[in-house]
Amino acid sequence: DKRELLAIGGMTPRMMEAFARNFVVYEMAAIGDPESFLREKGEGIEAIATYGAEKVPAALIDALPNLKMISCYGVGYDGIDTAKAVERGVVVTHTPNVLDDDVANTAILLMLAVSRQLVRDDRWVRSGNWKAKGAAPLTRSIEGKPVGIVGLGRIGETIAEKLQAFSCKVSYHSRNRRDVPYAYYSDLRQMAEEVDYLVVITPGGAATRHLVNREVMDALGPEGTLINVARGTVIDEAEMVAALREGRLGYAGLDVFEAEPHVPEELFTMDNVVLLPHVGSATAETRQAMGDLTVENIERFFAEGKVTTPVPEAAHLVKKG
Ligand code: NAP
Ligand code: 8YV
Repeated sequence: DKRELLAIGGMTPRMMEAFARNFVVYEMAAIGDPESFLREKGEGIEAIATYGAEKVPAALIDALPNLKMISCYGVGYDGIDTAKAVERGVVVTHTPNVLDDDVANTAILLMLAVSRQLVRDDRWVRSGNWKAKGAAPLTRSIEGKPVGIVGLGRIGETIAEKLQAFSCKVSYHSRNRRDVPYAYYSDLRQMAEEVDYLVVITPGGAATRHLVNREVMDALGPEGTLINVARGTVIDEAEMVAALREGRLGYAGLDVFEAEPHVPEELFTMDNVVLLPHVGSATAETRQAMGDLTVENIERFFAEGKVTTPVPEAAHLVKKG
């Protein structure tokens, strides 16, 4: 008899085929009445596969009495009530490392797109402005500029390494100082004052909520650029829109928002921002690697009692290797 798995959010066909080899798969999106579904089928479900941006709240974990593991298709797992899962002995896994390069590339893509006005200048050509008005206005270079990275973890460090190709002067802020050749700031506001670009790449969740507040954005200033490839919650979004509107903050490149897919409409009218629909890791190559790791964690858990990449809070519940 096959075990039962609940899939929440968009999975690739390759992942769904892999799940179907070993599991009866229920897709949350196809369930009309989740409450009666959980009453009828909840007892049989032993695994959840979830898209990182989806929620796995305590109430859902409580409705699945035989749940053994949650495999997150993404490195950020702020959507999962991990404390509840761990309290229940439910193992949680995620997909670190395999997406570092593409997410770092997205951060640099946004730095370049904002500074070189990629979107405005593309429109300049398409609208006929080039013929009608001549050369587009000059833009700004990122070459050699001071960049502050907020969260020098796996992805943050990859961004720092790639920025060496642009001769950028990298500094960082996190709770702990690391043995790296970049200047450390325990005070985020002070770092923001001294850099031209602030690149945000911490986890989401309560501990980082509105870490980038009005004071930090004012310190970054009218010539400063704020890049966010972390989670929308890390920046006080209403304050950011106000700071951009009032010219207290110069520019922004944003892949993530507080209430996705809702984006404050005022941003749509601003020429000093570039907006992406949470696509930091969304290349075919990286999503395949993430999907394979999501599947591998589930398969190994049930076949060997081991997983490849548990989240730190759940590492004590399972063998890793
Ligand atoms: P990681 O290796 O765990 O690094 C996280 C970094 O953030 C660490 O340097 C950590 O250092 C720092 N940090 C944590 N809490 C902090 C706090 N309260 N204040 C300041 N710094 C803090 O994680 P990662 O693999 O690089 O991924 C980072 C995040 O990127 C993910 O959790 C996810 O939310 C986001 N992400 C977004 C996309 C996208 O599509 N846009 C794709 C992938 C990941 P300390 O512990 O020393 O503070
Ligand atoms: C995914 C991400 O798009 O890994 C993450 O934390 O934000 C992205 O890689 C997201 O998790 C949905 O799976």
